[in-house]
Amino acid sequence: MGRLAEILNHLQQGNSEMVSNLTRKAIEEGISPKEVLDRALIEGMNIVGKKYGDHEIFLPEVLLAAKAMYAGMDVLKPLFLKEEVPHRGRIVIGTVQGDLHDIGKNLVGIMLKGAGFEVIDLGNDVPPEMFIEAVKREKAMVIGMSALLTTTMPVMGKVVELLRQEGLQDRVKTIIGGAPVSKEFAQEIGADAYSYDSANAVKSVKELVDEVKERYGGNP
Ligand code: B1M
Repeated sequence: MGRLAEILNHLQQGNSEMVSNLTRKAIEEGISPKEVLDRALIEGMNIVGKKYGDHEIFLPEVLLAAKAMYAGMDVLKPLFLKEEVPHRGRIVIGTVQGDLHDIGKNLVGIMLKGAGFEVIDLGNDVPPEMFIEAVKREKAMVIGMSALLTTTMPVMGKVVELLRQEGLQDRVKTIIGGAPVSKEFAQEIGADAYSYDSANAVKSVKELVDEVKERYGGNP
């Protein structure tokens, strides 16, 4: 069995120690961090999600798989952050209120940091007001929101609405993501961007930051 397939299997079984050790081995063997992330860790969680949706496995197993995913991410994280890049701008990120899913949001945070952004991570279950307070306090240029539940998606709309009420919508751009979220939904609620995955999120955030800088020259 190939190394990536081994990681994929142990992740599904929720075996954190094995995932951690095998991820380390994969890197030592010259497999790129991105490949381990995409083809073993993310792919593993996709399979777990499908099995959970099909009632083949249950919540405790999903939780263990999530822990194993984090064990692998802990090994990869420093490798994504290694590059020394100039400070590109400050971004506030969080998973919206009512939602505890934070794996995807954390991945987006790691990638943004690796690309040279300063990331203020508000964690999960973040109320709309907290996003607004944070961008004002931190003078951030972008709010990045994640939601994994259809029931919590509307919170993203509330954040966009609050930004508008505060007259900040031109100075602070919004980007949303997460499995149930779509480009259409972003347009519907008036968010500035939607990203399917963390790599695209970095690309979109760069564009949004450039837009704000062009208008206001640096932090608002
Ligand atoms: Co939950 N869960 N879960 N869960 N869980 C889902 C989301 C679900 C689809 C599973 C299913 O039914 N098939 C389902 C939602 C159904 C729906 O609303 N349509 C579900 C449910 C129902 C629940 C509970 C309600 C279960 C219960 O209690 N009965 C409960 C809710 C708790 C709550 O939040 N209040 C719950 C709990 C949990 C765990 C705690 C066990 C665990 C979370 C652990 C954690 O995050 N620390 C968990 C997990 C792991 C999942 C699945 C299996 C995997 C999610 C994940 O981490 N994927 C998930 C199934 C699925 O998504 N198919 C499921 C890996 C991650 C890398 O992908 O987060 O999509 P993702 O992020 C991607 C992109 O979406 C994007 O980039 C990332 C990297 O490429 N992205 C962004 C994400 N955020 C972005 C932000 C951006 C840009 C891109 O810009 C800012």
